[in-house]
Amino acid sequence: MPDVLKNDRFLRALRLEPTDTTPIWVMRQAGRYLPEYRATRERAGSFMGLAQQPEFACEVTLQPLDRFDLDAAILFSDILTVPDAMGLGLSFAEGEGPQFARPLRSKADIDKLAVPDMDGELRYVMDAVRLIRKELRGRVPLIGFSGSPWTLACYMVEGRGSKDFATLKAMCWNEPKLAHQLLDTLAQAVAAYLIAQAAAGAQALMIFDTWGGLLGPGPFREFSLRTMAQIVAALKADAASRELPVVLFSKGAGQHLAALADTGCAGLGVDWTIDLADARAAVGGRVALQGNLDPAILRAAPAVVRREARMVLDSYGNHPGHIFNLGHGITPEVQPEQVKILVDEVHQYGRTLRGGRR
Ligand code: 1CP
Repeated sequence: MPDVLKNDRFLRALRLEPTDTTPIWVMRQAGRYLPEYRATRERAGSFMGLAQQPEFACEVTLQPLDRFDLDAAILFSDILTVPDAMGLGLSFAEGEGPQFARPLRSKADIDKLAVPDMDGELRYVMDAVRLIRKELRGRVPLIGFSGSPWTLACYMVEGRGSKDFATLKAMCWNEPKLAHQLLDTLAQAVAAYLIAQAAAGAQALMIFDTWGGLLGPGPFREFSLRTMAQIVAALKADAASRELPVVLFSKGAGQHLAALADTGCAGLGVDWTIDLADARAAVGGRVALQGNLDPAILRAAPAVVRREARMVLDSYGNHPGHIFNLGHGITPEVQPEQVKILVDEVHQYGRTLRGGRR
């Protein structure tokens, strides 16, 4: 199914090639701020019902693209499907966030973990990727994704969300060998998961390291960065994923951008706590940057949204390799009209900034 990509701005930006305007997509672009998402979720019965039935996953993946002029689609799923497939029993209590029925409590629990079967427990994800690629008909590229080993381990050990994930941190200090065993198993699982998504048709791959920034500099390198570097190397060694650009997003880890770029990834997600000009200087223009509007700005008046979007675009300047995004996921109370205002402003101002060249 070699469909011709009609809009390749996102992939060009990841290759540091010039584009006519700045590409934009929005983290969590399919989600609760959209009434049509809430309606489909209602029909599916639950979040897992949505994620595990490819027709529903495909429907909600396409919903934001029908409303806004976005330059990429992202697979509708969740990072926690991998631990679920490893036997931890994931559920989403209404309004409460994710929970595991069987969190990791002992060495025996960690010894038992195995890389899940991509054609078995996780087949529904690959089926969704195949269906979405077909239904996209080359409109925009499809991003596949996974959580980082560190971020997955945070939830697997804690059993639920947390502000500091202190249970895993304690394991890193008290039983570092066991922590490494867990992270290494997860690195293998994440690499296999992303390779399978590539084989199913994903055109770019993103790793969400949402909680990497909770670590101090030494522990970040040891417990988060190390396994992401292993995964990028594994992706480059496999025929299915070799050509795909990889984007790493370590939230709150602006001081580690150069080290993250050293992994050989194509792009880095950047949160709003760092100026894009400084971020670009830190990586020496070697990789593309994706970000970094504070998601809270989408709750401001339209004129403020437009002004702040232009400030982000100006901070990157007229260089190739910027993908506009929020600095973290969009939140449920945002009005959908605000996203349209943002997307249109980014394309319009991005065109002016680049002098309309291609
Ligand atoms: O009630 C609902 O409908 C569920 C809300 C929801 C959604 C829309 C969850 C539960 N997950 C998702 C989808 C999702 N999650 C996507 C889909 C694609 C997209 O449109 O972007 C992606 C990429 C994720 C990734 C994800 N899940 C991350 C990493 C990125 C990030 O935002 O930091 C994390 C940390 C999760 C865990 C998770 N899943 C859901 C929630 C509410 C959470 C966060 C829990 C917490 O605060 O710790």
